[in-house]
Amino acid sequence: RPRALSGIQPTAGSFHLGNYLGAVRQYVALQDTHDAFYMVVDLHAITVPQDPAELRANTRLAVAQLLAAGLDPQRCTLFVQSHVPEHAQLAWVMNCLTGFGEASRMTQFKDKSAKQGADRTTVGLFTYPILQVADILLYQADAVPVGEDQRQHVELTRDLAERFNGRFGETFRVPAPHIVREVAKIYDLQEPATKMSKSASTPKGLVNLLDEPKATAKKIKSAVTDTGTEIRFDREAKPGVSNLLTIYATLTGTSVPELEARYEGKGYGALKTDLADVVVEFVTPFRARTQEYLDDPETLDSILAEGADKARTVAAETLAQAYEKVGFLPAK
Ligand code: AQP
Repeated sequence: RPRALSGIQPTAGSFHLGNYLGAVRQYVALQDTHDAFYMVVDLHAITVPQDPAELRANTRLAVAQLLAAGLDPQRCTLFVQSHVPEHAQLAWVMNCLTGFGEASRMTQFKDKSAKQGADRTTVGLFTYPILQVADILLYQADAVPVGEDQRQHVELTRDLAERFNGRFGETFRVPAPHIVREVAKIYDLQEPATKMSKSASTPKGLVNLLDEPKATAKKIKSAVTDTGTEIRFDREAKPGVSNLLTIYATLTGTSVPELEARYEGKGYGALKTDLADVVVEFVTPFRARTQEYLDDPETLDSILAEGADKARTVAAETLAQAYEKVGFLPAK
């Protein structure tokens, strides 16, 4: 079976609809076709300041949400990044193979650091794509399920894998991004030209999966739509309506043309009211399942302990090979 690897940050509060549709849904699907490794990336989380107690709680919350979304520890390896020290150990080697200019071209870093200002931007945020390279290469991943915003980081991973292999001999599998075009970028409900994101979105434009369903329904009903009345998918001319159609189609398994036909002659109001129901139907059991996992920390911890064991077995083997190739003297 091919390997898949991905990670998600332990965000305060909850995952948003963009995380779920762009990434987590694909994690769930790939369990059936791939030897899949998924982790909560707490090392990445500390690239911006974190309260220690909150970070711990958010890490559990992220694991509970992944389970609630359908990850099954019998069919995938689910773990917390900091439980596998090999990530940081390989990242150093990868740091030393990356050009400063090359790292400076990462658009996510440019965007985030511009927002934070130079004094508040950490070196960790600058090198986080390189940690991500190590995350992926340690597992010899073939496929990396992510949203469009992460494509450049997977490209960097490919470049560094090839560079390492070229310099030291065949060591790493060169991975490919697994990006589902239709849902690769879910947009802010209020600013449909902007990616839905925990840091950039307007509060009304961001759908957090664990929010009160009533509040979520209200956000959907007050989503910005476009001038005109026709319900038609057109990313350029109708970004708001197109975003709603994408969300609707993906959550219900209906095709966009079917939805266009169903809503022909009806107004935006009808689409938004129905979509609000669809989203509420999705988030209500999702919240309940997440809470069930949170209420059972022993089960959660044993899933993570088993996951870390399985992950370390693979990661340690790859790290040993890489260290040997680089020329580090083996410890006796
Ligand atoms: N709007 C989105 N549409 C599709 N996919 C998305 N992802 C994030 N936003 C969208 C994908 O979700 C996965 C996990 O993301 P992360 O934990 O790395 O968080 P992030 O990318 O930092 O998420 P945000 O909300 O976009 O955070 P900020 O505001 O900090 O940038 C990834 O695969 C990502 O592509």
